[in-house]
Amino acid sequence: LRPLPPAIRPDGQEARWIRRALALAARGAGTTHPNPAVGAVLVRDGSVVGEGYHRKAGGPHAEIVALRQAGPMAEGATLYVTLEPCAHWGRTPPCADALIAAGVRRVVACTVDPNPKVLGRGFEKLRAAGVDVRLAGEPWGLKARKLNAAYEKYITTGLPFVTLKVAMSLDGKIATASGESRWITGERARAMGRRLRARHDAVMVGIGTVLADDPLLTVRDIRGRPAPRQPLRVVVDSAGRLPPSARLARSVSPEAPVVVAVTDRAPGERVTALRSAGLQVQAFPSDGAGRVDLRSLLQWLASAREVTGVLVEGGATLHGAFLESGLVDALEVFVAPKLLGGASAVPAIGGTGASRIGEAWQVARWRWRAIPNPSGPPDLLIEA
Ligand code: AOF
Ligand code: ZN
Repeated sequence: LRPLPPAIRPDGQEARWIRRALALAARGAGTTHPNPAVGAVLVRDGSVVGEGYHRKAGGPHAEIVALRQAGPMAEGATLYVTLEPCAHWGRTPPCADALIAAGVRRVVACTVDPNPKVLGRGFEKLRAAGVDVRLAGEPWGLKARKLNAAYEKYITTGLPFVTLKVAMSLDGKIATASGESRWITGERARAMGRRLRARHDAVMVGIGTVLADDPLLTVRDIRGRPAPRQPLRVVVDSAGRLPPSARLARSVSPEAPVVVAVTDRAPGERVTALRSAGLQVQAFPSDGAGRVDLRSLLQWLASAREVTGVLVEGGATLHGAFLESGLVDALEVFVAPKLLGGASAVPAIGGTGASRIGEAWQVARWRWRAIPNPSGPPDLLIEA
């Protein structure tokens, strides 16, 4: 690893500009995939001369937006940026070169870019050109990394960041024995669940959930504004059982695509029927139990579709398979103040589960908050 620039201890004014860069970066969260969300602020003689954020892959990087806004005022300025400026040609030219050419004198960055094509080379290039390069230090580094957890997993491992989303009763059930699940949590919690979708590149469900609930899995209006972009919808459907009459299948469009993940043993006539309904059917090796091998599916989503983050929305079987294959990175669990009971009610996580307590999936850290529900006590959101 290349040596990292020394960290500064930002004073109150500098901390404000770093916070501003982070707030700008957050505006791009959810629309930049497979790129990271990045914000940048250019400051000269104590005032902001340019700022911006990365909106979309293929579009200008945050630094370039800020440089364009600043024009000649960038000369001698300090750049506050949430990620190391890039040093390589991707879809766009290197930011480090543009910053040097504009005469930027000092760069304060929150984090190193974990992309193996960058990984300190941006800092190195800037320093070699005489720019004073610094890290912002903590807590800014952690805040910036948190914003791009999915990008970091994707760019360093070639697998998307996997979040399991569960909406369950207090006793851990996601449906009654008869299969009813509407609704366990309140309206506010469900709206938060839909916003979670908007922040992911892909949402995934198992075929059991499609057959039971006939979900659409699209992002609808968020706070009155139309959704900017639809996540890729993925159905894990080993044997190709998805009915072409399902709402998911009928709602396929170029803006709202659906991928059906089958095993290479799925019956040919089912695959053909799904393809003629406009769905993309992709075959994967099967695991020991004849189901889609989830690691292969994730690798394909990352490499073929540039998916950096997947929200897995059920059901119990798919959640169980993810947990057992060790592919879960995070949990978003909505808990309703209700008991469903019943040995045959559907549990949040199916599969075989741990046979010993020592084999439990141990949560390292969690956060919880109350989601108000006008008709009773609040739901809880537990994030781990
Ligand atoms: C930056 N500023 O705002 C972003 C960066 O294909 P390209 O040219 O868009 O490059 C994508 C790579 O650039 C991405 O993988 C990451 O390493 C970096 N993203 N870098 O200096 C930005 N979004
Ligand atoms: Zn760049």
